[in-house]
Amino acid sequence: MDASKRALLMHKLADLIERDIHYLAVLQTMEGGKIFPASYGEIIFSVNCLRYLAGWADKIHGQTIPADGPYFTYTRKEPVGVVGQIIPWNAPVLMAVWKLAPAFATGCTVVLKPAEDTPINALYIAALCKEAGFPAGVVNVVPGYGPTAGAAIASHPDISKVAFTGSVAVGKSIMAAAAQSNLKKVSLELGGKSPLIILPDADIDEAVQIAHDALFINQGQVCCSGTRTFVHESIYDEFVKKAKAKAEARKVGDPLADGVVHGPQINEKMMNKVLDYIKAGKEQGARVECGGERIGTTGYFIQPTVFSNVTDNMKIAREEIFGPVQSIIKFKTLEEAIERANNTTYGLASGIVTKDINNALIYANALEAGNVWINCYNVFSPQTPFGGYKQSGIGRELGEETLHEYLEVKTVYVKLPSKS
Ligand code: TXE
Repeated sequence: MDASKRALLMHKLADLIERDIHYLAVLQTMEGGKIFPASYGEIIFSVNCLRYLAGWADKIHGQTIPADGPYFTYTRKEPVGVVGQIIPWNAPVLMAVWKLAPAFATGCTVVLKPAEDTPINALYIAALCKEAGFPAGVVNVVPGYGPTAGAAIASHPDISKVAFTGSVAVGKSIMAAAAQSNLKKVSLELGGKSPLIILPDADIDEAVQIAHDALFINQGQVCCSGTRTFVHESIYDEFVKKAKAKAEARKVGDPLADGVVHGPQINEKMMNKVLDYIKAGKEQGARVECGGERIGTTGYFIQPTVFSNVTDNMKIAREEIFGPVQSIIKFKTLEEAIERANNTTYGLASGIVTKDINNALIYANALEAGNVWINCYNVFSPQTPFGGYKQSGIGRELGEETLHEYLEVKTVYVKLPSKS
């Protein structure tokens, strides 16, 4: 198919998602517990991502290269072929679109496995692909469990690339399966333990709000959540007091209900995992400022929780909790904060709140992370790449960068009678 025709199909799919946005948003909220406005906003963003990547479809060029010798030499960018995509449950529509759109733009075909907790959104998007007129066989959504359907994708000899978002442990197993089967290309977007540094010159109310949103959005079930809030010692006590008040004020409940900002955790297993981390925090000497318990016995709701007196070696400061648990850590100097912020196996995201541009940029340069937010957090746009350093992943999604993950480069030499 002509690349321009693929772009038209992508725009058509974007139009259909937009047409059904209300339905999809309700579906996503009912399936995964994300509050309705967040579901809605995420689907608008998904549409924007599709349109952005549709724009790339007919702008993927090779080069002519002045190679040594009597040759006319050029490169072609070719689709890698069949792509396997394994996605998580924390943003079912967005994750599907982040993976599908670059595959479509580059001319790949897809076998996509949604997470077992949230297969319905991906199936609905598959139906919209059909309605948009995608040729049969281009989009294949195969719901199933990780160790069976997911592992089959990772080890399949006819799949040329696998793109995965999920846990580090599974990411490693996918990479191993890819290596042992056919050395398929691998891109991984894994977890994080992202630091957010609050310098003493920050507007404290603004900083508390940024740190609160950085952590509690989607009940803490976001890979780039600001899970280590480093606060300068001179403003620490005031910050903790305000952070506690903010967490206590969160309205928890039915994610479809008006005014609710905080829904349930995805499932019982994840809820128990988060509660175990809270228990570990208490046992290791962190102070519970608020929350710390399950809410009721129906659904998987956890109280928004704030820990103070958290130290770097505690489990809650080292491991990804993936829940509504803010850990507030004290620091003295920016240099020390940078060193401690980088002292993690992860490197997905990071942030700083300060009025000092020099300190902000020193921090931005020094952080071993794929994303740095200055005086903001969790900002995304279709045009900018997203992904991790260290064990937070391999490769990038969105932006022009995502295309490279789905392309092979072929170099062609044509012998000429003479150099010129
Ligand atoms: O992830 P899994 P889970 C992190 C977060 C969370 C933890 C566990 O810390 O607490 O992971 O969550 C598929 N071969 N993140 O258990 O198992 C699975 O079916 C192939 C971070 O939900 O990694 C699903 O589709 N695939 C994160 C996807 O992998 C396998 C988002 C993710 O599931 C598989 C989610 C296997 N052997 C969790 N086993 C992020 N980076 O945003 C499972 N899967």
